Amino acid sequence: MCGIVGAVAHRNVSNILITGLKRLEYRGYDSAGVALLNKDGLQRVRRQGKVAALEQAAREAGATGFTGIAHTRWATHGRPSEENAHPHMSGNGLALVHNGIIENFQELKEELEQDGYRFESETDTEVVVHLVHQELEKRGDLFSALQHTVKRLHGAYALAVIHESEPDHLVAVRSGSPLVVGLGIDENYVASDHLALLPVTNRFLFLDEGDLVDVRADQVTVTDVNGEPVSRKEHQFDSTHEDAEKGEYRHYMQKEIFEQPAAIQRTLEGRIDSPQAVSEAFGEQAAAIFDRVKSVQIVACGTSYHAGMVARYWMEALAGIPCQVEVASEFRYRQHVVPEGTLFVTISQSGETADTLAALRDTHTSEYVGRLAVCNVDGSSLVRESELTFLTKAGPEIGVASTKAFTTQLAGLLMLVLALGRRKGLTDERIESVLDELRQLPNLLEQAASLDTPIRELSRAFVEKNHTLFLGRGVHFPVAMEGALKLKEISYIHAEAYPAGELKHGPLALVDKEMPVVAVAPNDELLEKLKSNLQEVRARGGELYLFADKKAKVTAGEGIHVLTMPAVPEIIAPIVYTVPLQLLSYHVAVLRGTDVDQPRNLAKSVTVE
Ligand code: HGA
Repeated sequence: MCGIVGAVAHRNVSNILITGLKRLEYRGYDSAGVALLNKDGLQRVRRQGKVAALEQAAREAGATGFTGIAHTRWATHGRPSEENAHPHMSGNGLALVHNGIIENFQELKEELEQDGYRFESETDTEVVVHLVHQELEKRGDLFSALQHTVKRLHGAYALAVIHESEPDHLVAVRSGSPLVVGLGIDENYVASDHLALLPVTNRFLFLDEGDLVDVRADQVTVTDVNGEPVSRKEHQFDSTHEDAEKGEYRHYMQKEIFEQPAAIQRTLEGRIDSPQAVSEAFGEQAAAIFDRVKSVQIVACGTSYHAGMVARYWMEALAGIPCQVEVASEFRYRQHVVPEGTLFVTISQSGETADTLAALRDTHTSEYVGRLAVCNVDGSSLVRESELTFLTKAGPEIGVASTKAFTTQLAGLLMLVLALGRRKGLTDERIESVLDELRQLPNLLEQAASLDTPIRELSRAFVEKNHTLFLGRGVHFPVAMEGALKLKEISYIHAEAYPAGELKHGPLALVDKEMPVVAVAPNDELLEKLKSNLQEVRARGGELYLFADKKAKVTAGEGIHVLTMPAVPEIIAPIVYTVPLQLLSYHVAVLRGTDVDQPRNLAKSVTVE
């Protein structure tokens, strides 16, 4: 979602800000803006549309300054337009950017209007800048003005503010929306995602909820809500910013699909040397907490939820541990019973997914034996607020549709199953055989990705279709769900996934020659049953697209198209079979000419509820 970048330096920061915004573009946005402080005061430039348009406008306006804030907006209150784009201003000298939602903006707006403030936008954000202005008049300094303003806000926000009378610093705050501080040499920065700042620094402070920060070129001061100074641990990232470049690929999503063998390799490296060593990847307290686990509750959203669904099949089949999985937006609002000895597991690429984070925060009133975050971003809120962490090492994922984050999550979750299973009688011999399968994963993912050309051919059949069914059985049902989600996200084709056995209980009514049916048919114990379900589809004239290995003995024929997969060991098959489904969606989307990396209406890292 939307992005914030801010900088204070002894040089012109406009390039740092615009480059930072470009690096956040992948999250999806509708307008962009920048405000800079220079000797003539405050200069603001905003544009509806792309950052490139803002960049050109800022260049033409000669916008420069040693202190500045910038924003990409994904509208929540008020349509996408230049007037609604951030930064918002109060008077001529105060500018503010905001990520999140101010829930009580209506009442604040009425009060401010009575006090004589005139509103120029339809946003909830504009109330905040006028409140800061009001407080500034009372208190005389920007930091305490912001500190007192936030006391009046309900909702979620990350805010950054500058004022012409205090041109050597910016002040910022986070509550419910992410914000990091970047530490440079004689200059410092803020951003809603550290990725924005990787060209200028790899040192970061992750702010806690409620933290305020005063950022100057040579000093950064963090305080809690009450203005008491607090210290936040510095994180250093070794990934270089090249990681976030597209390189030779046409789209980030394509690059990220092909990066999966390397991402899995990194995620597993040094962590699966022996059955005893597996639990070490989950943190120092893992062994003690895992000893007490009798059941598992997984909570996640979107693709991460599908990873959790796959994990449930593994958890019950391999480890014999009861496992529940639920989408976070449902879980957090429903009364639920926590069985004794339950481990609470969250899964999120960014570690900032609002619903998942809220569900985690609610657990503090319950008797969980521990909280584990499976996450791709070290230092993120989910990681900091959980006792245990499994860090996937997928590297920055830029495409909105998640790919390598999903497969690395699956690898981590399978390790969790082994670590817990070992305590429930899963033998070291059996664990060693699964570890062997995991060691083959990079190679098998490579083989799956090498099917790119035949899958591209196959994708032509989907381009003119409006609907698609995805079928799977057992652990491959969530893989089918993930395949359907990918297709709808980036190609905008309506896609549904069903456990194949459910077909005759309803969806079969939809099947005709206009409805392609994709089935994940690895050679497992449910194959014969799946084959009968597929006959049901053929009998109604449905075109079948099967992903199966040679041993499955499904033959292509009229209306049956088979994509032959490499032979894959049974446990890790869901990870490998994900790849051709990602490629299928990718190629269908390219042929349909959609915006693959930033599909309409969607945003990466869903930090609002
Ligand atoms: N609610 C504000 C900010 C939304 C957001 O986080 N955008 O980037 C608005 O609608 O402008």
